[in-house]
Amino acid sequence: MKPRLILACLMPTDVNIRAMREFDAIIAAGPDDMTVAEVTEAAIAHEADAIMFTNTLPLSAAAVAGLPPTVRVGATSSVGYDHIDVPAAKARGLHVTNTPGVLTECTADHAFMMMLAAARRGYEYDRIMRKGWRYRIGQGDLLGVRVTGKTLGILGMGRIGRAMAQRARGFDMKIVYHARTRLPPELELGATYFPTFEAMLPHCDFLSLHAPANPATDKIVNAHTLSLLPDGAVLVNVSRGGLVDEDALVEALTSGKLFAAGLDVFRQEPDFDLRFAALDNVFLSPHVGSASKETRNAMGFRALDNIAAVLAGKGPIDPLWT
Ligand code: 8YV
Repeated sequence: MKPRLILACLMPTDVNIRAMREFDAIIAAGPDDMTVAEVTEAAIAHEADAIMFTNTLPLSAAAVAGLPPTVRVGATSSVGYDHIDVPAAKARGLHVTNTPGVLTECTADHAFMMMLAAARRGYEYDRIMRKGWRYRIGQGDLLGVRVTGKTLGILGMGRIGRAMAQRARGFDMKIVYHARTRLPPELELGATYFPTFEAMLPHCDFLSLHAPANPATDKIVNAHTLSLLPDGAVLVNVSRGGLVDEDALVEALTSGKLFAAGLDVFRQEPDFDLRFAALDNVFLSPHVGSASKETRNAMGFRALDNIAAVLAGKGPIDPLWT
């Protein structure tokens, strides 16, 4: 008999096909990912062994408590796991896994695109063209800021932060970073470490956020820290909206303190703060940092690998805790 799975999020077809081949699976039918109530109900009715989901499912303590005892593993198809109450899952004896590694490159690609597009006014240029561009643009009009050779500050120097640095080195950028701990030289690769976020900020022409959302990073970008950036800096966020005080960010973008921002993530998703949509100097995307065909398949397959490993008694490949 195949193990029983609830696949609670809308995944690429190849992932669904594999889930159906290897599991007795109930798969989200859309139009949205399943809610906690739907997952709980399906897991009870199906006597599920495993659930697979992404960051659209808040696996709170109550949600963990509502799962039937048959469920032994919960696999999130994401690297971030701020949507999961880890102590509650741990106490319940649930194995929880994520998908680190497989989305590093595409997420860094996306961050780099956001940085270039924000600095070089990607949104405004695209809009001019779609409106039919039939007028002169003077040599002094619609100027962006140069990226090549500038200083990029990175908050969080894990896999994705380091992949961002690798791309930036190709643009002759100087890399400065802040993380909880300093990297060894073979990973630092010449980047300059700052033991505090505040001390790094005055050096950052560009600031890119690659840290997880947790109490220590909540609103780490706020009126005070934004004020420490050089005038005309550019902010990029493909990590989590929780890192940013959005009122302070709107103010910095409106006042000209920041030249621009590239934002993929928001405190509320999908109902993000529409003040950002009204600003020409923001390049926006709907939380799609990992959204390439290859990467979304790899994430889904990795989540299924984790579930299969746990159910086969081998232990998780990517446990959230050991
Ligand atoms: C999303 C991400 O999970 O991996 C993460 O932590 O934020 C992304 O990969 C994915 O886009 C689904 O929303």
